[in-house]
Amino acid sequence: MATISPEIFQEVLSAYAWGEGTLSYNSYGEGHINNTYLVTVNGKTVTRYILQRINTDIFTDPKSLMENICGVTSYLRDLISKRGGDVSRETMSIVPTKTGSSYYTDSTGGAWRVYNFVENTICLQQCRNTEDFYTSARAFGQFQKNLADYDASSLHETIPNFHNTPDRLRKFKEALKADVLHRAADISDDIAFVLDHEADCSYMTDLLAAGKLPLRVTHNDTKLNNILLDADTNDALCIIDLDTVMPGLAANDYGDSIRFGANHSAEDEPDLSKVNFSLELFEAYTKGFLEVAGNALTPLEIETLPWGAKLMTLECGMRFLTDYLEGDHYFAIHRPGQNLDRARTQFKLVRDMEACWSEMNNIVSKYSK
Ligand code: ADP
Ligand code: GN1
Ligand code: MG
Repeated sequence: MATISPEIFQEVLSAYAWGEGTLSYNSYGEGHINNTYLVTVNGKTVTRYILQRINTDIFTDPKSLMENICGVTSYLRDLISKRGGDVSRETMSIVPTKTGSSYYTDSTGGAWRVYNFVENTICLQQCRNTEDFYTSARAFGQFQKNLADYDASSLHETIPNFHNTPDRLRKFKEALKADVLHRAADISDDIAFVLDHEADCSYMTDLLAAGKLPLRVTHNDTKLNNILLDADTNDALCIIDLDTVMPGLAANDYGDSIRFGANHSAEDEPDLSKVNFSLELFEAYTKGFLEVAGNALTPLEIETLPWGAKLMTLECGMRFLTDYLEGDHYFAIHRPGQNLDRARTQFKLVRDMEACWSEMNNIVSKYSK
């Protein structure tokens, strides 16, 4: 995406009614996709907002995207309010522009939105302990349950084929064939790892196509850093990053959380000896997710949860490697080789999962009763 000039910032800031006070803004968070800023309004009190430029290279239809987000957040707000919850902290709220729109298009075509900043929260990049991960599992399970009766047909598909693993493999092969930056020669082991897993890629999509697994309204990006915890109680408070809420497989939401959180290393850790799949964290997440969402899932959905974990990890690794081959256009990088490191952590985790596959299945069946 184009860089953002100070003039564009001023234009965007003046599209919103921030209230009295001095405005400042800073880059914020560790997302890979959107440009996120924290806006502070220093008046009689200090009020903070999240300002985001939506990545329109990836989300090409911001109008539909924002329709999804407004629909889902207002549905959740009603639900939370009926349950007597705190609507200002337990779901995100879009702040409209001065003209009442859910987003603002700047003069260069950039699409921007503002959320209330949910104060006094923690956003974790890695689990501090098993309790955090268990808590996040319950929250993502609850999120899925909360949206169980949401009209899936009203949702736009913001990124087509988002978790279609065979399609991700096809795109990887295309990038490999093109090899525009001549990077393939140095990563033959990584390429071989992906190609050796070709047969696995269609396991879940075949079950879906055969009508054996249902489509549900899912989040599709259930990383630990897409959840805010209450800083005082450590309770899960608010699920964020709703850009990819779309119909999907329950096991993919479960699996994407496992991919990111069931280990004690960063997603881009270059030293693979530090990257180890943790069965203890896997068990904590499985327990929390099934306690909350288990009775809403079919026996086959539960049985295939380990496949969700393995395929989301493999798929994400393929996506990082595809982006590395294509020149790092999709996932923001902060150093050369970062997408390759990210791909390698995912492949190491897949290997680890394969080595403890029967334990993973036993844990899932232990908590499915
Ligand atoms: P991306 O799609 O790039 O991952 P996110 O929507 O996840 O963008 O936002 C990036 C980060 O900004 C989050 O990981 C979180 O730390 C922070 N964040 C986003 N929305 C809010 C919010 N409403 N209140 C507090 N922090 C937020
Ligand atoms: C991106 O937006 P963010 O950073 O939460 C990506 C996910 C990947 C993840 C890998 C829209 O998530 O699919 O799993 O990076 N989001 C999109 O960290 O592609
Ligand atoms: Mg995010």
